[in-house]
Amino acid sequence: ASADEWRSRSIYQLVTDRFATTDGDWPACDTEDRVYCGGTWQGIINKLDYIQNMGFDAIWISPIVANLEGNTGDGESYHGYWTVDQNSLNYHFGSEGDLLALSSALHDRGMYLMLDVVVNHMGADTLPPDYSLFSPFNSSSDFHTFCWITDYNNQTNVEQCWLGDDNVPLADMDTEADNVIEFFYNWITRLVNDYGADGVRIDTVKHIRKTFWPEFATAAGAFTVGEIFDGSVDYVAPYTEVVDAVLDYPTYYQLTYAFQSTSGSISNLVDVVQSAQSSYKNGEFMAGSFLENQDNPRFQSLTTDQSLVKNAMAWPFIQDGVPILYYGQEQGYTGGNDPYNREALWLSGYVEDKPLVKHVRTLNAARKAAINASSEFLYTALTFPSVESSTLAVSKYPMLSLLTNGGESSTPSWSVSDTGFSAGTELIDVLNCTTYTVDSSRGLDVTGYDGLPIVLLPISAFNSTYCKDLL
Ligand code: ABC
Ligand code: CA
Repeated sequence: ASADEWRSRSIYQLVTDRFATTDGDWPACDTEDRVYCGGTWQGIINKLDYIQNMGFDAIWISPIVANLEGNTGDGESYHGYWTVDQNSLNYHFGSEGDLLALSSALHDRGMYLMLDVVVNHMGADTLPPDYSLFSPFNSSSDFHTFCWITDYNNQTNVEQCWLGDDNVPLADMDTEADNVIEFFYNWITRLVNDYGADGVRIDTVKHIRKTFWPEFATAAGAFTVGEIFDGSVDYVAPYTEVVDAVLDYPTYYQLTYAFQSTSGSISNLVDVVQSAQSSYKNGEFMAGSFLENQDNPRFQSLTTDQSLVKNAMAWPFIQDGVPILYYGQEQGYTGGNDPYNREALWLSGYVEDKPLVKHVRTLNAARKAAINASSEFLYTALTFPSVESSTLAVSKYPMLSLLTNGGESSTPSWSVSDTGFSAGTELIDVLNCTTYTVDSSRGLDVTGYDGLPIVLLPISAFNSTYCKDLL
């Protein structure tokens, strides 16, 4: 599917090994052990209702190709990022038939499949690597000469030296060599076609020269979203010229800082969003917006104030880009840094009658309702009609969201002088079904409670019966 076809989508990111098992059993899984726990592609098929019931219409799964076997000083390759054979699948996750079945099961439901792909490196468990274990690149000449990445301010060092550590050196592909370049351009075409992928999440994009990517993205023939793990808009923005979209790391950091405590800075969040809107190629429309992922501590390891959590979780669904929710956030998982943020989802029992599961379901429904109600929603950049030290109004017609980092014990209030709605419009807060009326000068004053966020839509787009059904 094209970038434009992804614009209206909502993505559920899962770690295949940790999401669901083939037989539906719930094996023990201690994240600290860093070993395979038993999740599979068939397991995902079994649990598509769970994902779809929350309103997601796309999933992003772990890398699918064959990985380093055995237990290293950094554990097993259960996450899928330590490729050894580009042309075989990771049998821990199932057979080729299972992956194809997952792809069709998604498409039967009108859902998209996003594959995670790694070009930058292959995974070894000795230094120097035993290159004969790699396929098809089995010679040191296919890789950059060994050096560790030591200086993130030196782009040549970032691109041509190696990630990883002594336990698992990540042998850095020589992405300047013709045979390597040609292989990967053909490989991505084949991978997308073979498995009916609708999009690809590209790993370690900042570790390969920018000029490698445009032809790779074209060869993929589907939506490409790149991982550029960096908090600076100036650093990330140029990559929006070489792939369709980026994971919005700059906003991720300011979103986290703004809501992880009651003293976080709302204005820094506003600043980063406005700067991304003006420097990313498509503004923020295509950027993948997230609050958690497999590389960073879960939000609830930073704060368990449920009002701060609900405000921060609302962000990806009310902003310009494509929302991405990392599995387990809806179950209130609290794991810290890798490996603790990769808990097995079955340990939650997949309970759907839980506050954050409902929160996600409502936020997805609100976003869809806004898309259906107005063709403007997906193409008009958000604005901030009110910014105060602990409150924020986000306008994206026909959605008006009121956020606060006041926390559970606060009574927030917002005064929006121009809502963008005409006088007398009846609005509904989709999160608790309270209604409000826009005043005669198109403004709105709202007093909330318990530090909770408010997400308003015209009642014509989200009626109160529907609202109550979702609660
Ligand atoms: C394993 C162990 C860990 C252990 C680590 C050394 O080895 O599990 O416990 O600490 C995979 C696995 C990991 C594994 C690694 C390495 O491989 O999932 O469990 O860690 O073996 C992608 C994927 C990620 C994946 C890989 C490797 C790449 O999302 O899951 O990891 O294929 C860098 C890369 C980024 C990469 C990330 C893990 O490392 O750029 O692509 N993610 C700075 C740098 C970033 C750097 C980041 C983290 O640190 O600039 O480039 O990411 O190391 C902000 C700044 C940022 C800064 C952050 C920390 O602060 O603006 O620039 O990021 O303010
Ligand atoms: Ca590299």
